[in-house]
Amino acid sequence: MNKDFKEYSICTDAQAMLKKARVEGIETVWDRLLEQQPHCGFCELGLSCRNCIMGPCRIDPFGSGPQRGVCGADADVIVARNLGRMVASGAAAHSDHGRDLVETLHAIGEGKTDDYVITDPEKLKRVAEEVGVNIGGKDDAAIAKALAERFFADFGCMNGTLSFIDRVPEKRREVWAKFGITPRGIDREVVEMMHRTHMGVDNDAVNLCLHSARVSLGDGWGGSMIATEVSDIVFGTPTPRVSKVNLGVLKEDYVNILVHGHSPIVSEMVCAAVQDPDLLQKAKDAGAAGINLAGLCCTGSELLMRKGIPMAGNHLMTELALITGAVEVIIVDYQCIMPSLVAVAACYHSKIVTTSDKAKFTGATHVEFSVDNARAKAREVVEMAIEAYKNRNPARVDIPVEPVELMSGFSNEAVLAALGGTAQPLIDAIVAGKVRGVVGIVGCNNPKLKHDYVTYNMAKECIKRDILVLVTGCAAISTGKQGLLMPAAAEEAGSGLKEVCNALGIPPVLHVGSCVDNARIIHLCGLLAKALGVDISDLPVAAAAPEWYSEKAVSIGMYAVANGIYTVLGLAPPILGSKLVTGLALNGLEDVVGATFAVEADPIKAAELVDERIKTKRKALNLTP
Ligand code: BF8
Ligand code: SF4
Repeated sequence: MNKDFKEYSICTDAQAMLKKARVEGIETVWDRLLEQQPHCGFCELGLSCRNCIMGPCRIDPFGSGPQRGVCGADADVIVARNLGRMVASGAAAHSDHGRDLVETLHAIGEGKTDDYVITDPEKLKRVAEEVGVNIGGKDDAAIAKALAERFFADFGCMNGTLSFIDRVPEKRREVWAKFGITPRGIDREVVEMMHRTHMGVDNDAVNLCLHSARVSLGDGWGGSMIATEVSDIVFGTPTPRVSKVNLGVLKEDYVNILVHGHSPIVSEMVCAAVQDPDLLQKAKDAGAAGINLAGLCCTGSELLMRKGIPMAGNHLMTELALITGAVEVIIVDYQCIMPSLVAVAACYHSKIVTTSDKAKFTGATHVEFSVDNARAKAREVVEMAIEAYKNRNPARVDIPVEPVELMSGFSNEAVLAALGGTAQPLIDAIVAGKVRGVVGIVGCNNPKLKHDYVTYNMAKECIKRDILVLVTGCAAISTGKQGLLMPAAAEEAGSGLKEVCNALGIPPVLHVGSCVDNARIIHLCGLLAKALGVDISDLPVAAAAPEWYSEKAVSIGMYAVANGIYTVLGLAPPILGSKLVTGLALNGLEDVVGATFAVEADPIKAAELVDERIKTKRKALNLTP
C-alpha cells in the first residue's frame, strides 16, 4: 500500500485510520486487493464457468484458444449465465431480507411476539387496502396477519404476480408483457434462474438476459419493496431528521456499539436496549459516561432514517471503525459484512456479534435473535459491550475527526408531505426546468476506486446542473460525509434547484434510505409517470452506481434498466467477454425496455451522461432541455 493515504479515500477519517492500521500492522481490504493483483482475466470478462464438473472451463478472449466449454457453451452463453446468477444472488439477498420482515409482521399478527409492534397502523391499513386485503372489521393484528400472508404468497407464485404490480404504470407493464418479463413470484424467478443456468437448460444468451430482467423486477417491485413497506409499518415511516456522520460519531468516554448489516429487525432492538436505565447504570459503573449507538452501512441507514441514530460510515469504513480502538461491539445481521472484521476486532478488545443462523462468522460470538427473544438478546449484547469496555486500551484510541451534520428520512410519504401532499409541485418544478430531472445515485464502495470520490463528485456535479439527487445505501453516506445532505448544500446547486430547495427547506441531495429502499425510488418514478400519463422510460430520470461492488447492486441496476431508467455504472460488470451481452447492455436493451447501461468511472463524465439523457427525455416531452 502506498504511503499517501489520500490515494485511497477522500475522507480524512479513512486516511487517518489507514495510517493507524499501517503503524499497528493491521491488514485491511486495500492490502488484500493488492495481494490479489492481477485478478484472473477470464473471470473479469465473465468467460470462466464452473457450473459443472466436466469443467471448470474458460474461453480464450483472443480467439486462439478454446471457444467453447466442454459442454459446448460459447462465450455468450457463459457470460449470460454468470450474469444471471449474479442477479439471482442479489435478488435473493434483498428478498430474503424482505421475507424476514414479513415473518416479523406475521408474528405480530399472531400475537407471537411482545417485542415487535405495529408502529405505523395508518400505513398498515393503507398498504393492506392497496394490495386488496379486506380490512373491514379487523383489528391491527388481524390486518397484519392477513397482509403478511398476502406477501408470503408473493414469494412463490400463489398470486401469479406481485402484490405491488398496480404501482407499475400501464405502459411499463405492456413492455414487460411483450417481452415476457413480468415477474410471477419473487422466489420463483430466482429458482428458475438457477435452473436455467444448470448445464444444458437455457443456452440462448438473449433469453437468459431477459430472464435476468424478470428476476430483478421481482426484487425491485417484490422483495425489496416488501422489505421497505413492512419495515415502515413495523418500525415507523421515516420523516426528515438531522443527525451526524463519520467516525467522529464515536465517543471516547462512552461504550460504543455499532450495528452493521441490513435488516432493522436486530438493530431496532439494540436501539431500544441502549436506552434502558439499568444498562446505562451498568455502563456508568464500568467507568463509561454512557452508551453510544451508531450505525454502519444499510442497517445504519434504517436507524438513521427512522430514529436519527448517527452513522459511523459505509462499506469501506467498517474495518476502519474498529481501528479507532474505541468500538466495543459490532452487532451484525447479514450482507456486506467483511469476514475480516473478526480478525481486525481480535487486534483490539472489540467483539463481533452475529445474530442470524444464516450468517455465522467463525471466531465471532453468536447470539441468535428471534421474534420471541429479541429484546432480551439485545440486552445481553449491550451487557457484553459494557464488559468489553473494561478491557479497552485508552492508549490505542484515536477518534480522528469531528462529525458532520446530515439530514435523512426522505421516505416518499415525507417527500410528498414536504410538497404539500401531492407530487404536483415536483412535476411543476420539472416542467418549469427548475429541477431539470432526477437521478438516483446509489450503491457501494469498492476498493478498486478511490473511496467516496466518484459518488461524491458525481452528486456534486449533478446538483450544479439542476438535477435533484436521491441517494441510498453507501452512496448516501458518501455524500453525507461531504455535507451534501444538509439544506445549506443548496448553495452548491444550480439556481433552479437552489430555489426549490430553499423554498422547501430541503437539501439538494435527499437520503431516501438503505439499498432495499431503492424500491422507494422506483415507486416514486411510477407515481410521476402515472401523473403525467407516460411510461417511466419517458421521464427525465436516470440512475447511477458509481462505486458498486455487490451482486445486489447488479440486481438493482438490472431492475432500474428494466423499468426504463438509464443507469451509469462506475465499473463494468463481468460481461465484456461477450460482444452480444455487452452490446445488449450498452445499446440493444434500449429497443426492448427503453433504457441501457453505460460505464463511466469519471464522475464529471458520468454526470454529463446523465445530463444528456435528461436533455433527450425533456425534449421528447416538449420541455426546455
Ligand atoms: O445494500 S450499498 S456495500 S451495505 S450492497 Fe452493501 Fe453496497 Fe453498501 Fe447495503 Ni447496498
Ligand atoms: Fe464447462 Fe459447460 Fe460445465 Fe460450464 S457447464 S463448467 S462450460 S462443461
